[in-house]
Amino acid sequence: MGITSVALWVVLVFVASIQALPEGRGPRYFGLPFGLPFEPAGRPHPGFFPTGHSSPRLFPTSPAHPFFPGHGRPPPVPVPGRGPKPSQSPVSYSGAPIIGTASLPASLSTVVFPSNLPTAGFPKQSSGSSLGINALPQSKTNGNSLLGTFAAPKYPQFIGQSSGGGTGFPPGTGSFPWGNRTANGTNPYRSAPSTGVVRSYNFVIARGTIAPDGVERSGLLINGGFPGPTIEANWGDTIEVTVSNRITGPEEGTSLHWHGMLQKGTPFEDGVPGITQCPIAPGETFTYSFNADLYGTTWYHSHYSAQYAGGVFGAMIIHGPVNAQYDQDLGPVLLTDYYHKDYDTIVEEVMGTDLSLIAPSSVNNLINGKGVYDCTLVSNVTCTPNAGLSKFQFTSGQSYRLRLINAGAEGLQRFSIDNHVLTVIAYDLVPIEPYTTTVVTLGIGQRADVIVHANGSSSDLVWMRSTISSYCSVASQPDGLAIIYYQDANTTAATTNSSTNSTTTTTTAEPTSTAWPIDDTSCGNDALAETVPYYAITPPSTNTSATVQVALNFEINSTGHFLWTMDGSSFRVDYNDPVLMLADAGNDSYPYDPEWNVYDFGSNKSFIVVINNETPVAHPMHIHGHNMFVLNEGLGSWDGSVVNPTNPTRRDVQMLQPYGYMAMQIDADNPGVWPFHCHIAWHVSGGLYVNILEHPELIPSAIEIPSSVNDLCTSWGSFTAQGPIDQIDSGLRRRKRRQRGTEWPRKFSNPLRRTL
Ligand SMILES: [Cu+2]
Repeated sequence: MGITSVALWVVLVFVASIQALPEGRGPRYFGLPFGLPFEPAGRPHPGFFPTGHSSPRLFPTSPAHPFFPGHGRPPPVPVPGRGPKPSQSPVSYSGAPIIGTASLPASLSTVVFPSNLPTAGFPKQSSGSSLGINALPQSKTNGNSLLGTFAAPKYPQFIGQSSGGGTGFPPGTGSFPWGNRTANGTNPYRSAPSTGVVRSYNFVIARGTIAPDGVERSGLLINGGFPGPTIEANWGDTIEVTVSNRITGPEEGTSLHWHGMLQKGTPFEDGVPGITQCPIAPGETFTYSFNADLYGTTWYHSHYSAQYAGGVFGAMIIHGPVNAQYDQDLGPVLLTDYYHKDYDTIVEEVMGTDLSLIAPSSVNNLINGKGVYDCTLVSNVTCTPNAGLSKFQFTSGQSYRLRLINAGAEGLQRFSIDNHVLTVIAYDLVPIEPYTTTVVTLGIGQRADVIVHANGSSSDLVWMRSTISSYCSVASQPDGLAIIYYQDANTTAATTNSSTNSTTTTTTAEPTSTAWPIDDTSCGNDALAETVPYYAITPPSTNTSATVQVALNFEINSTGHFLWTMDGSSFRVDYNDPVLMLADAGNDSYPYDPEWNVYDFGSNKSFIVVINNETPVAHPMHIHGHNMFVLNEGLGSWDGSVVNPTNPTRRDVQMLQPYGYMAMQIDADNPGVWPFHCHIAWHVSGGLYVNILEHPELIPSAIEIPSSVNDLCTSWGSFTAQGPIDQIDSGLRRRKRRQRGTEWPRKFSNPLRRTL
């Protein structure tokens, strides 16, 4: 690699963030994703939102933003519709640190926690055009990805299923790869199968040109596609993914996290840089290998900075027992808020001292990586109207499984299909007692498996919609659309290229169906009482000493940076010194860096973490290495009661409501270091993150870190040592496995927070 690119990297990633923050409590955005979910009202968007723009809306206009009634916020200013934002000058702060909303001056409150008003109407095109048209070929919009096209694969109930039996319940049983395990008869955490089958994938991550919504840009692509390839396996298989980091111009590290996988015995495959591994350095290759230990719908994504918001993500389907019948599995439906700016540009703004930039607004909402954009809103870029929406096909009378995944950066999604009721059969990787709804709510990182019955007539065209919550998120164009064609619907017109058919004035390629009403007055998930795991588990008993309360708050520090804090401490990571590797060497005290936010739960068999959200912002909280029991959640504080105490909701992401709480319990069956963090990309690098250290006494003997993982730190160390960051890297150490207990004394730096 060239010196120039290294220098650029250093300037971008290390020097700017660290040297600007002399007090040592500043943001360090080479950590994990970070940001704020509320856009400053009136933040200028040069070239994006010219004043006076409006366009017909396919979606009902949301009521005026209620701005968290009942939470001590000022009363809302009625807003009759969605209009352009007024311009706003940069806002900075200097003075004594500000901690929490109570001490936040009103002049700053509206900047850092502004109301959210979408500014761009859905880009319905002018007459003679249609949203059913794909004006760009798939190769131009999404590269090698087939998602969103009629050529996208359908899925069997499991790999290797014999043909002829349809793709739903096979007529016979007893021949499943997972044996006779069932969704309601098998504890997946205790009795996962092992098939001995290895599913191998090769991923090459590199930059490439895409135009997912018609706006041409450089994206981070896996194997030349956006979104990345879908990983498919059977429950009990081993998944092996060889990842080659070929990101250049500039170079970046990377790492992939397999969201929701338990990684029992393999915490070093969890893909979190600075925690479970060093980043994969530019030019390097690393092979992940882990068990498909749960089944259902999940996704993988880069855990390096906010890199996944640049395109490094994809779906994962792990076939297993089913808890409801359906005819066909249509595979992943990825819901992603979308930004035209590069993720690192956004992170720089989020981490800067101009407080008017710390809550970036998404500019579009994509379904399976596709959308359309009103090209009159942009200039100096190549933009094609009607680039193409995702398309699905239904046959009347059939039932379909859709695997909904919120793989976005910030937006809370409300998914629906006009005129069709959805049956939710699983959340995250947990089958639930099926229940019906018209709108599925998914925070960042969450998934829902739904079944939809095609009860329309044979020529119907229907809108599939996903709408970013105006109440809980920041989106200037929140409306995502895709089209469902019934079997006799005219799909030919939909593929007409308008640019070569300019005389066409009418088309039938666009649905006229009406949206279900959306209740957008809460940032929570559907009620816990409604989301009952199909396989019942009663949480183990705990004692009060194994309960930890964590206050989630923010501060504007003395250098004027906005940071999220967990119990007063904003997380910072050291890519060169993964916490798990230290723990594996017998060092679980970390006395020299309390900002790693390590919570040592010792040898407790189970423990409870209560997060108290002292901010007016919702946070999707994600646990690694586990499904958490969600004992309760809501507004205010926890009264100790548990919803469905003999079988509480389990999942790996739960929405934490504004000024609310969530109480979650972990069955400590997985020695390792497990991140517990907000999944909003713009929040994590700013510190909304803790590490849960589980059974540290067992890690050195139970966890054998492969040499290939150690090698990552050697190559990352070489990469980072090539530039000026050498001077800050006093902690750069060789990655040889340390002898237990020989290098660091075992002591606790912050007994109040870190020990029980
Ligand atoms: Cu958050």
